[in-house]
Amino acid sequence: RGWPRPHVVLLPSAGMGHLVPFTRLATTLYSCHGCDVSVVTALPTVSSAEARHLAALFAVFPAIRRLELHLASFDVPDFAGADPFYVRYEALRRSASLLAPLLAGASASALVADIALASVVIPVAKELRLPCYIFFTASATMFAFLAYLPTYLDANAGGGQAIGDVDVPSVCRVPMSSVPQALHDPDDIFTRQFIANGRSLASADGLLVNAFDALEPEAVAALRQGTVAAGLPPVFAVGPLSPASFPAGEAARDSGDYLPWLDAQPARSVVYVSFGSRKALPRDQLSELAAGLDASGHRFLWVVKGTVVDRDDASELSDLLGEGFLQRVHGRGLVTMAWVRQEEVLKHPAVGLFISHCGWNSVTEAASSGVPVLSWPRFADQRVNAGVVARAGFGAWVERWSWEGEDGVVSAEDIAEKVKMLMADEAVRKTAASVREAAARAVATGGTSYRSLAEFVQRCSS
Ligand code: BUP
Repeated sequence: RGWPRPHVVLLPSAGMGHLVPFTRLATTLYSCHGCDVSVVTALPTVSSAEARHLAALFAVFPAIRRLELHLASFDVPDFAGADPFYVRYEALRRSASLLAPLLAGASASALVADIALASVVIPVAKELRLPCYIFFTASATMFAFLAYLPTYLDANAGGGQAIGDVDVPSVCRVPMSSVPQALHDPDDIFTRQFIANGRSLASADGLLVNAFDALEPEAVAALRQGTVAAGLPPVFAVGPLSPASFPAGEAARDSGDYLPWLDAQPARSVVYVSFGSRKALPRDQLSELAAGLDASGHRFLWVVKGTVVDRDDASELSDLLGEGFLQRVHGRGLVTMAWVRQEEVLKHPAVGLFISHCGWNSVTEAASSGVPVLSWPRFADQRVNAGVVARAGFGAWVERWSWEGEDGVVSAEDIAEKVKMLMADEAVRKTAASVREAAARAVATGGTSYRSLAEFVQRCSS
């Protein structure tokens, strides 16, 4: 081509929710936009799923380079009991100085760092005169909230008052109940990181977000136009990043049993149930959900998680759900504790509904597959994402479930009734199909997200 390929170094943080979009960005930049790509991998990973996912990436794409970052050990007594993934963000943030030699030797054109590391990584890149882009792996709506929060706090909560309803200018109201719980505590480790990162955005060279104009038009426009924060650099909405051509968390533990089972089910007859890779449901809620799925009369594929970090998984399905339940639903319901290839499941014609915690990757995968979502968000940005699904009309959110699921328990009757209603809802199904079309158009050559990513690459080349 007559000019050198840009070399983009990607720096993810921790957890599958962050790693999956980073690896999708890596493979898209490499395969579709002519970039050389390196990925910084912080070792050891928090979960086995991350370790397997990275191994699969480098096995399938040997040209994508791995830059290993061995974390400085640091004392975490002040974070005892905190979410292990947030603790890892903190470890990475405290190890930012280790990045300098790694990056200095990489001959990179640009660094793309995870939002969780923004405020500590931007100064390191500046010192090296390396353009630094920040990648927000969740929704544009949540990104707009993050960008606006420092202004909101300066105006409203300077005296240490709690965060209330937040009207994100030109985007939407994020009610107090949808603000990530941790942010209500100014001393929480996540809060400190979140606000520092929000304040640092203007000093980045650009911002990438795994979102697309058609799904969140107001939020993408408000970010681009700087309505939510003054002085933001260029914003590139590049989503939904396409699934990499290797399974997320390629798995010794993934027997693939569920695929032939799905093949044998009628079109759109199966409810797929997953609450993501990070948090288990309380035991009593698991039993109600089991009874609710059973009572709905529909077929289902249910991924059950027993622990926060998969390395700790020791329980058996029969311990969690009871042998009687597994026998009763045999043939009609498939329950697994293994990692499943969710992208493939959602694209399978047998799947008609997704009961989801609304992690943003799950939402984008449902959108790309045209599968309606029964939102059951629980923590972090999930309620904001459930709001995106509800506003776009490709699913429903029974808001009180989020509270009942936390302190009390959502009843089997409630769950069964909502599942039956959504499985029969033609309008939601049609909207989901049109969201799928819009997602496909955004990432196809010439689409809004394709052009955004091409423009980012263009900047890296000059
Ligand atoms: Br569980 C599970 N298979 O069995 P989210 C998850 N995934 O492919 P999270 C599988 O992990 P955060 C499984 O497709 C998605 O790409 C799934 O990301 C995949 O939720 C990813 O949906 C999970 O964003 O992360 O893991 O709770 O809270 O950080 O968003």
